[in-house]
Amino acid sequence: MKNITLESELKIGSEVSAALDSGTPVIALESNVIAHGLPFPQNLETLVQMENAIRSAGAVPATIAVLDGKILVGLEASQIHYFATTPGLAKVSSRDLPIVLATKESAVTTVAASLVAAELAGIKFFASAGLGGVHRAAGSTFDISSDLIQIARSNVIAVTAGVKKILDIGLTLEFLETHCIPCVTYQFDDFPAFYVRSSGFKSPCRMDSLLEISEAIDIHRTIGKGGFIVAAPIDEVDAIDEAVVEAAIVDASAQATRENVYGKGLTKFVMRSVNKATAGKSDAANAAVLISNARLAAELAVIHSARATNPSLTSIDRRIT
Ligand code: PSU
Ligand code: MN
Repeated sequence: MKNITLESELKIGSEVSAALDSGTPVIALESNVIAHGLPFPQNLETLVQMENAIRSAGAVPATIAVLDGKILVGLEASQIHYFATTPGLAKVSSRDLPIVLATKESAVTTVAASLVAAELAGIKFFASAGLGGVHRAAGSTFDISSDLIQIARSNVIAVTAGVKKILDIGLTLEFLETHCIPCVTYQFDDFPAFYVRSSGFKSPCRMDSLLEISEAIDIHRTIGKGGFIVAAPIDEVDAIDEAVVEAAIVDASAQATRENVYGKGLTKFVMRSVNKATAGKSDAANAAVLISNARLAAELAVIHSARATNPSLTSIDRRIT
């Protein structure tokens, strides 16, 4: 029997490891959205742009995946290429991780599994397009993404464009409140809905300054537990028409029910079908929010780490905003 340690299961890439040692902010990224959320080559191009946006803002990207039974934190270019081009890679969420590690498989990680890996590696910030949430029809299917449970457990800040519009956003917001997960929107009154700027639901709390968000994060770390959601809407130019996308989602969800698609495969099925119905607009929007969230997460992480060494930054910011 091999000796199982954290070091035997988790491999941190050299750039990420150096950044963590030197205190350079690191942003964790998931791989499921790359392997299953977008087609090749758009997926590869998007991940490269996300990593570039993070570097330009002064942080280091750490894309997470599972290769031959090891969790990788910080993929190299050849590994990114492998995960973006290999068909049929398993989608793993938190509960699947011990199984794919034991069976030595390669797999891509959801938000939930990536949060687990990020926390184990000591990474404080994570970015993606949208968290999983409470699915429409969850009242009868009980389909609630484990992304929500995991964000409640992991001490990681998740920067996203809210949750996918294919979900029941009202119920998702209730779930976040029930599970005591702080949730703020950045410079926007409503909770965003991924492809479109507003979900039609008010944000639990709007904050306009990254310094102030950074302070709230530290206070949460001091008096609370678990994750923290920062939601920012898609840029106006990238947003798609609400009525068009909503009609496509209703059709896709009905088709999924007819074809008995449920569980792990449902998110991908609905997203692929919405993309077809919107003639590629939803994938373009997905790519755009992935990049803008990666950038925002890096900006927040850089400010957060600057505050740690220079507490007077707070008062400067308060004068500006
Ligand atoms: N958001 C996207 N595209 C995606 C997903 C979310 O814009 O592909 C993926 C993420 O990997 C997320 C997962 O963690 O869907 C949630 O799946 P489920 O609802 O099955 O938990
Ligand atoms: Mn599910």
